[in-house]
Amino acid sequence: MGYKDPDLLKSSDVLRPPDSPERDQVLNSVLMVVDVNPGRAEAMEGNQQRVEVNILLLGAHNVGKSALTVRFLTRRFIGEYGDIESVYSRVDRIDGQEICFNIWDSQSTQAGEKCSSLSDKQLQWADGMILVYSICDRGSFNVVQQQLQQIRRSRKPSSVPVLIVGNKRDLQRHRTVSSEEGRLLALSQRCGFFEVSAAETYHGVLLVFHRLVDLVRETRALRKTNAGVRGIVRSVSAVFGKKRAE
Ligand SMILES: Nc1nc2c(ncn2[C@@H]2O[C@H](COP(=O)(O)OP(=O)(O)O)[C@@H](O)[C@H]2O)c(=O)[nH]1
Ligand SMILES: [Mg+2]
Repeated sequence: MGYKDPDLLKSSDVLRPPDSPERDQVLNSVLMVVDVNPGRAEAMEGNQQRVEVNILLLGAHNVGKSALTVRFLTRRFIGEYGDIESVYSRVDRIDGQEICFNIWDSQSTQAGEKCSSLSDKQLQWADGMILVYSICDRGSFNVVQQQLQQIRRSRKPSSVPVLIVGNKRDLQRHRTVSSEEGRLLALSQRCGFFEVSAAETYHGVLLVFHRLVDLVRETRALRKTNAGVRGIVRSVSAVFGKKRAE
C-alpha cells in the first residue's frame, strides 16, 4: 500500500505513443500517492475549506477499477494497468468548493478466489464506495453482491453511500448482465447505479465520482443534523428529568 508503481504510468498509452513526455507530465502532475491514514484531519465542510473525500473502488479482477480511476484522474484511457494497489489523491473545485479526492484503487479478487474479503481498514477508511462489475462478466456481478453483503454487515446505508457501476458498456455484443439487473440490485440495496465505459468516455466516469461526492456531503450534513437533534433531546430530557427529581 501507499506506493506508486512507475510501470503503471508508463505502460502503453492508446492515445499517445509510449514514453510520450507530454503524457508523463500529465500523469505526474495529477497523481499523488497518499498514505491510508486512519487519523486524518476531519473534513471542514461548513467554512468553505478543503473537503476530503475517501473513495474506495471495489470489485472483481479485470472489471476496470484501475481504468476508471486513471480515467477520472487523468482523463486518459491507458489500456493496461497492471495489478497494483494504491491510494491516489487529487484536488478539484466543485461548485466553488475545493474537494480533495483520495481514491483507493483496491487490488482485485484473484482468479479462482470466490470473493475478496474487505479489510476493516478499507471499510472504516471509506466515506463512499464504488462497486464495479463488467457487464460482460456475470461472475463479477456476483462478486459485487457478495461485497455488498459484507459492507452492509458493518456500515449502514446511512453511514456510507455506495454506487454500483457496470463498466465496459462499449462491449454490448458480449453483455451478460442486463442494465435492469444492475438497476434492481442497486434499488434493493439503496445504492446509486451507473453503466459506463472507461474506454470510451471521460464524461460518464466524471459523473460517477461527482455523484458520489454529492452523496458523501449529503451523508455528512445529515449526520451533523442528527447529532444536533440528539444533543437537543439530551438537554431537554436532562432539564425535565431534573425537574421531576426535585
Ligand atoms: N472494452 C473495454 N475494456 C476496458 C474498459 N475498462 C477497462 N478495460 C480493460 O479491461 C482490462 C482490465 O482493466 P483494469 O482497470 O486493469 O481492471 P481491474 O483489475 O479491475 O483494475 C484492461 O485490459 C482494460 O484495458 C472498458 O470500459 N471497455
Ligand atoms: Mg487494478
